[in-house]
Amino acid sequence: MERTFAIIKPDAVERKLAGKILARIEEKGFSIVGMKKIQLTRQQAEGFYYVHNERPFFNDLCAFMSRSPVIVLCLEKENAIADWRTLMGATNPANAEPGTIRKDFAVNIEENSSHGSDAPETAAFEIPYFFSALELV
Ligand code: 3AN
Repeated sequence: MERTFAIIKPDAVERKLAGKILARIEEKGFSIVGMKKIQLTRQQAEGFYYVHNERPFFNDLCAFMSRSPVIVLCLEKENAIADWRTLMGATNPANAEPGTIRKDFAVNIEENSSHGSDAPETAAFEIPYFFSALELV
């Protein structure tokens, strides 16, 4: 079993797409082992995305991620990290496969509805950034 970290981003929560995205997650066999709705501060968004702090889109990305609430998730299944990224689709929805979350719901490359850890080391940073061990059941 593997765990990954996921976010239903502000653009999706604002458009009331959380239920549809959660249904896809459960239909694909993920167990939701942690879930909460929070609103990130600007500083919390910057800490989460620190690996991107040299990128030209960093400021806009952190403003977007802190503008309204998100749903943060810890998901579990075999091959969870790769399978969640497959279900999300490519970062740019224009390049995402049909039937993926980003193809069906994303607004553009920045407001792309969902986040997922890209490697085990990333998941190991991202899950405890948002959840204590007691919150994962
Ligand atoms: P992914 O979320 O697919 O792993 P990353 O880690 O390259 O993609 O980028 C993190 C987030 O930064 C993306 N989910 C997206 O919101 C935003 N982003 C990535 N590339 C761009 C870009 N070229 N312009 C604007 N925002 C971007």
